[in-house]
Amino acid sequence: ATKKQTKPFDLSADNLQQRIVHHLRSTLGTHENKANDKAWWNATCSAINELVFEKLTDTQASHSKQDTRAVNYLSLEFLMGRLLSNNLHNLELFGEAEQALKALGKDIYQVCEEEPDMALGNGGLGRLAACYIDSLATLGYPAIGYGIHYEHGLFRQEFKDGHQIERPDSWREYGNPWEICRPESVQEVPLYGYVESVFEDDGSMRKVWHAGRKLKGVPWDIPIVGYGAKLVNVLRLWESKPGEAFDWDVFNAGGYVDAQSEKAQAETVSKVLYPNDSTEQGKELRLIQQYFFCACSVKDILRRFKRANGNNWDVFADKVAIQLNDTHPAISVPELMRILIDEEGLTWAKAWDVCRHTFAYTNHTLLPEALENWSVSLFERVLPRHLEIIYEINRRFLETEVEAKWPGDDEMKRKLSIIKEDGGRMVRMAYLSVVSSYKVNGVAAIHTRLVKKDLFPEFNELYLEKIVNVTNGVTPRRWLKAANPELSALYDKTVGTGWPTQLNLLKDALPKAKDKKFQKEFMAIKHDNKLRLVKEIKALTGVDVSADAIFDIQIKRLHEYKRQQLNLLHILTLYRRLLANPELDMVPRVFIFGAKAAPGYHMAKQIIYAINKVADKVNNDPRIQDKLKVVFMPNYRVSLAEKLIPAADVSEQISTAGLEASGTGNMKLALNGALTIGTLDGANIEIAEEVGDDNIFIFGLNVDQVESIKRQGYNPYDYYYGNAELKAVLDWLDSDFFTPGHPGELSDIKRSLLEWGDQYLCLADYQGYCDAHARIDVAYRDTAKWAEMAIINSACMGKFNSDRSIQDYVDTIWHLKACPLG
Ligand code: 26W
Repeated sequence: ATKKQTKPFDLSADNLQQRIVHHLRSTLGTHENKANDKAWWNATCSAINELVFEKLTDTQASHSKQDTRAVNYLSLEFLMGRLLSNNLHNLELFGEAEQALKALGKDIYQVCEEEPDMALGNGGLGRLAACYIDSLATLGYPAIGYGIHYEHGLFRQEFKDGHQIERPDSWREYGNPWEICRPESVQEVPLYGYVESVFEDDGSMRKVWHAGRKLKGVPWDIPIVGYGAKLVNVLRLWESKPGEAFDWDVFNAGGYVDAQSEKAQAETVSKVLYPNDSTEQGKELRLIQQYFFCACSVKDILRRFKRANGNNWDVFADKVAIQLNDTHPAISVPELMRILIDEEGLTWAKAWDVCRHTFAYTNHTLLPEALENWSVSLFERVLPRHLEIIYEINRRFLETEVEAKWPGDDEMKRKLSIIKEDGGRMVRMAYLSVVSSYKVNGVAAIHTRLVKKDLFPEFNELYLEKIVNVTNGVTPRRWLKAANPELSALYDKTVGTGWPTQLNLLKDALPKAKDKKFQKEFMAIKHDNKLRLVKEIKALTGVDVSADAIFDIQIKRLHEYKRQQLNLLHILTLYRRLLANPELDMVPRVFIFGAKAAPGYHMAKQIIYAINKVADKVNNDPRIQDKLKVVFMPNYRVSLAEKLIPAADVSEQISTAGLEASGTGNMKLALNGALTIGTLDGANIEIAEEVGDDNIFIFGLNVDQVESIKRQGYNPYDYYYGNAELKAVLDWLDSDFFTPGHPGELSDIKRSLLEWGDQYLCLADYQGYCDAHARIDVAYRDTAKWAEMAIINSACMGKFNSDRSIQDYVDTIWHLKACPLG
């Protein structure tokens, strides 16, 4: 066979420049001397896409030719951020594009700033999915990401008088150059209706679901460029539209407006991302969203399978792996069962065997309020056939597997039932996922231990090898190479240019950790990054800060378990000390926050308000001589993280031990040379193992201590009355010092920490936390020592490359073969 001749593609800066101008004129209909920055951005994307789309086509052709096993990563969230700079880096064309734009009088960084973030996710889980599809493409594995084409991603956050307000995000208001619509692959999605039992002549019975409504799923493909451009995978996002049965009669009969409202209803399904990252509310629209997305994705997977393998279901599980990113896509299981049985005519046993060898499930949280339970009555109304199937899965599970393991134990059956019976009947999606999957994984060593011990202890006994660990990771392409070009250049020159894929190579810089010249270079880069952030802070908040202060950063969703309020208590402590003694000897500190609160999460919003109010006061208090500054950056998102992380000296990872499944910001910050102040929770534990106990500031209760203190009956008042400084700062919240004329506005925070029981043990960890900060203050003064520690942190992050995580998934769960172009 003749090797396919790929069209020669000129990658020079000159040629890129011509392509950009060409797209500016003929794609965008403008001209160099009147184009605005948005047009320049668009033209640059279009120029790049000529190459990207070609590689995409090649990849798809190559995969369908080789028909090898592929993974389908199902996730309701993909927090992609911006794509231009990432794609340029992964194509190894950033330098050329920079030069091309420069020749056209444009600064590439400014052009990249024009891109709206693709914020189709809430936080950790969605960003992890984005890092993982980057790594899958980089490692050359056949993979498709499936998600929802939300019209509005996570809300834009503004502050009004210190309060969070939510504004709609419109990432594709004026079109998006990266996405390709694929009308040829539209899917139909039934909803509601009833199930009929049809008896055949041969006495057999089959079920027919008569849907009450039909939606259409329209796929949009986003190309995912692997580093080194070995291949281009796709992220396929489904948009909802009215089904073909759209009522044209009503329309023609003059019911134009009614017909429009049916259309609008159908389109609400993919209209907006649910902004909760920890509390499930059981909303009907959310269930429909989940099913819509699962139905489209499963049908798409089946279509591709049948194209290559016909009805040879015996090989299905050899060709298809489906990863459930938390339980949000778990309805895929009964959906696949339904299609195999009702439409393809497989027996239950065969269909179940296929499912059980196809699905794997990742758990991302232990928080009880985040575990999805759907009310049986809602399920029955929206997905009547799926409920029947879930009942049957459950019946067989209890009567065969549970009965075999715990004969006659009805209490155990009640406990493990996929249907929770007491307090309103509910479908437990986590149990459904564990029972239906061949592997279940936690996302950090400690988290997996707790998943086994606390969340699914019986399942762990029943299925001995099913629960495994895959520690999370982050892509070094985005989080070091693209976000921190100066540090990247230093590593290039110190350890060679292989580190973006072989992150362990950073260790080769360790011998230089004590080298004065290297330390100076490393810290000069940090200082440059801080200077850039100083400008950004000024522009976004109006606050002046000095790059000579310690930049102490906590960036993550706002949640009580993540304990931004503990950070605040410490800030108040410092402020009080400074007011008592303005000459206090401390290294100036800037505390920087970035966090969105779920719109319905009252206490989280209170904490944002409190931080903003304290910031107002502290930043405008001349008595403390700029030793303390507090900055709350509005609208935290991926593109803002890319500016904050390279400028951080200190990384706050202070969750109550046992509650942060892993964390991934902790990895990104350490990789960029920040020192962690943190609890022994999630991946912090593994970070400490990598960098050594002397290079991290660990404090507070560990998981076992949290457990025992809770068992003994935790009393926050013991700490309140036992610690004068703590008492003083808590009482301060009751005054009107921070909210002049409005005493009590911050009292809820104090109440939650005392009267309401301090569920997350802030008071228990307060003193340890303050002491750890005091150690930071001492350590920072020894600039050589600090530089050494920062270098060690950065150079020891090799383990947290998401390529390693993906390789772990491949080895222990997916068993894929790399399949580079050819
Ligand atoms: C249904 C509401 C809802 C939405 C999202 C509940 C729970 C979630 C996610 C599971 C929350 C989440 O993002 N978890 C985070 O996942 C990261 C990636 O594994 C971890 O690093 C974080 O520790 C974990 O909080």
